[in-house]
Amino acid sequence: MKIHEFAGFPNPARVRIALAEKGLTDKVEFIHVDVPAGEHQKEEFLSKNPSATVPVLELDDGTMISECTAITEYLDNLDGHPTLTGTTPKQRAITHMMQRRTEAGLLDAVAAYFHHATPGLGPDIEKNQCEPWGKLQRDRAVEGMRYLDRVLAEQPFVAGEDFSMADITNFAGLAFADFASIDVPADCANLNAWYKKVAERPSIKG
Ligand SMILES: N[C@@H](CCC(=O)N[C@@H](CS)C(=O)NCC(=O)O)C(=O)O
Repeated sequence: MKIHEFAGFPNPARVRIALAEKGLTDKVEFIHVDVPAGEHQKEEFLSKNPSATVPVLELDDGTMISECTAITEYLDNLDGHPTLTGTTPKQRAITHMMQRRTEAGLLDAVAAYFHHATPGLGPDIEKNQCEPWGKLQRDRAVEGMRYLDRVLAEQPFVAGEDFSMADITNFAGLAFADFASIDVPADCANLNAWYKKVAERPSIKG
């Protein structure tokens, strides 16, 4: 398997955490895509992922899988013992729902703020910025943090009792928020405590 990515970016980080959780990091060859230089917008990369985003998982038979959730589901099911995406129908549905709430309400909102209301990846990449919309996304991200703080008042992890793909998305969202200088409100004690706890996992700490 190969992962086309830019190491250190938030979405590639999600897949790296999933790989580490599953003990699969050594089974993957990482291929550097120079996103700040626009390599992801060139024909060669677009033939792998028309959405022009990293990461992309390339299987040995040449199949290309993009979207962190799809890649994580694939990796999680390879060994027949999913640990990140739920096992029962109910767990799978709740994990999917909470992952998507976290992705839309936090990670994607932070990304939209970064790409639209800050210099982002630079003028060659950020050609269609809309600053007022980007600034609204910053407020949305903070609302997302407040929602997740309420969730984590009731349960130890984003989708319930166990660490899951939804926690990976939440960690990437908060790390990206920190990078983009969006502070977690100080009164979000549950979310702040969750972040400290999850940052200690070997898959994240390294
Ligand atoms: N929903 C996608 C998001 C992927 C994404 O936005 N990746 C960023 C890097 S963190 C990217 O490739 N950005 C390129 C750009 O903004 O032009 C996923 O889950 O993989």
